[in-house]
Amino acid sequence: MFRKYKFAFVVMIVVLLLSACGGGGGAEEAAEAESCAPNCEFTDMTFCYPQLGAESDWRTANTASFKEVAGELGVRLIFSDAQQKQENQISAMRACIQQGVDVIGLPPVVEDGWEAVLQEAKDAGIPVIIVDRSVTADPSLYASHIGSDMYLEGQRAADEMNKLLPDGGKIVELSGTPGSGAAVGRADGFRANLNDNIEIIDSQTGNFTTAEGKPVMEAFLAKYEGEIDGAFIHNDNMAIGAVEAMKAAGVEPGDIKIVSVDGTRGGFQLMIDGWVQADVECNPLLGPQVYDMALALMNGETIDAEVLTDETVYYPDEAADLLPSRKY
Ligand code: GZL
Repeated sequence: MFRKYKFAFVVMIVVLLLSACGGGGGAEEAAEAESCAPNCEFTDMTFCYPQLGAESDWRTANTASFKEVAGELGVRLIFSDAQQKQENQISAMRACIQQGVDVIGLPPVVEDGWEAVLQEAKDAGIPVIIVDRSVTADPSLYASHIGSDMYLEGQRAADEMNKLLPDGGKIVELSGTPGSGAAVGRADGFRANLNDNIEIIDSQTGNFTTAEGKPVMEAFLAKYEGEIDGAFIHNDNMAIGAVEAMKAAGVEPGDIKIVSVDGTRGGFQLMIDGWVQADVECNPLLGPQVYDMALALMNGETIDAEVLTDETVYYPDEAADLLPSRKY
């Protein structure tokens, strides 16, 4: 009898000793991070990034930015891929909260449905930085948002389409993920600036992917045979798919004026080949700025509630010269 209790007592001592050595995060990790303020360094940081997916070249570049910069700075990065499912992002955030990370960066797949998990992070004393797309949750639930002004991107795209079709015309739209801040902002901004003599005759989502953009354009070409003068496409990967469909249908470069978004290498190649007439920049390389913001939060500093990335529009006549230097 005594031997059984003796074993249990030994096990308990071992468990207590292991946990005292900070075996794997949790409250000790959080306490340790707070104790470094106001002199925390990147090597003190455990950063959670529940990435939304791997749907596009833009997303691949965004992931690379966070992984590469974390390695350079010595940040402990907890990365996951939600495969474009909000429930997976929320689960990953809850795991990070349980683990007691220092800061969470959230690239939200859609705008709505974040209130509960943001409140949980706030209650746990873990600040959240909204990265890239925006959320509709109350700003008091997160520390900051950094990303593109998607509405402005849409306005810029319309300004280009207005120049491409000065006498008006009929256009189609290949939109991004339904309910995402990127798709909503681009669509709204585009419609705000589009000239009245240009009619959007149809709009379908291609979910920001090449594979889904191709059949959408195939259907448009079949339904509106010869009627389409232009296309507003919410990202370069869908434009690549749309061009595959156009080639198969015998459409020539320039027959349909295309304005795309992102400014990836793939988009630049479409401009060089004459398929795309303007590419609105959307910068994915947000890692350095976000890690700086996260460190400031760890050190108790205040950061801007909204940080908008500075972007431009690219054109075919400069695409060949710029392509070699493009980072994504
Ligand atoms: C925009 C970003 C969008 C890109 C797409 O900031 O969220 O998602 O435009 C990506 O390429 O899939």
